[in-house]
Amino acid sequence: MLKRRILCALFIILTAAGCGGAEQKQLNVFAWANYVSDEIRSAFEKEFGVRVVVDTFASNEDLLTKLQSGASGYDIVMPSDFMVGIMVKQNLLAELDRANIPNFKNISPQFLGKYYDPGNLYSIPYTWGTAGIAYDSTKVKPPPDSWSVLWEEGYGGSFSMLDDQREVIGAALKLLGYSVNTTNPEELAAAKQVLIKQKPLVKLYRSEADEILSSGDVDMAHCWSGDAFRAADNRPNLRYVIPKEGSTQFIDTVCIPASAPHKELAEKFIDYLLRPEVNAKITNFTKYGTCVSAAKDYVSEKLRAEPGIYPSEEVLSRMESLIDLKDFTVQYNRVWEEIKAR
Ligand code: N2P
Repeated sequence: MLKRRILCALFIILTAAGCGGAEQKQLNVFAWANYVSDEIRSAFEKEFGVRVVVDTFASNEDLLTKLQSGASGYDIVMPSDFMVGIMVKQNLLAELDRANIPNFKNISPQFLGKYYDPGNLYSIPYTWGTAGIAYDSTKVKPPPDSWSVLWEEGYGGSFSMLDDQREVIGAALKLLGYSVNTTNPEELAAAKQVLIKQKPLVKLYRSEADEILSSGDVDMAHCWSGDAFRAADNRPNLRYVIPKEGSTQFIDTVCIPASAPHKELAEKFIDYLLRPEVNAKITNFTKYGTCVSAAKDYVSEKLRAEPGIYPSEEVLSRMESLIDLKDFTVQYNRVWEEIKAR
């Protein structure tokens, strides 16, 4: 009897180790909200016989804090351009093994060799886009063309700002005619003052603007381009404008943390994302620009023709990429904390 019980227990332990433990791998992804669709997730799961779990973050700083706090368990992370450089310096990212990423060749050269990772040793570009203002054209009239609409008393309580320090301070700096990368203390202080003045008008700070625009919680939002177009699918009166003073432009990337438990699987996932048909599905879902040239053929006509997603050279010439502000970053952190604490 006892022997049978022991045998039985042994059987359970062995099968559990065989099926649930060592064999069944799980890929842990930490991404911006609504960046990895269920379709992509489950197609990868099926093809590779693994489980993919996606958690989300709202800002680059949140992602940085998570990785700095030690082994996060994540295999895939998605920092924006300037944050890649910061993470590389802090040894938080693993070097990619290109041998496991043959589809690297599909990336358009214009998205490679950027200042934040010149050799693309640690990152591949995922999507690109801009920050601007989404608004309901039946409620916000006349159509805004300046950041100043987000300071108009009449819209108090009806709009949101991103929950992202570089973007929010960046919008205020642009309103004042300064660079989003200023390290001039007086310019930063001026931006702080206008953001303090704006705070009573802001309904909420929220990076998932697609969700609160779709639900009708707000009529206007400081948001990223793709999110505006995702929301417009549910709310056709929504429009997206890049203010005339200029704004930020970003490339979001895919990287592997230095502490990733499943690095090879993560490289397979990256390679999968770079297949043109898969990459086009990402663009069709997120509504951000693709960085894979051949994917464009599979991207919906409507998105390809949308100037809010693929802006003209003239509009792009008014954009700035965020850069690492090195030691001056603490000044931005302080301003952000003060604004949020009010
Ligand atoms: C996607 C958010 C895009 C992130 N929902 C902008 N860096």
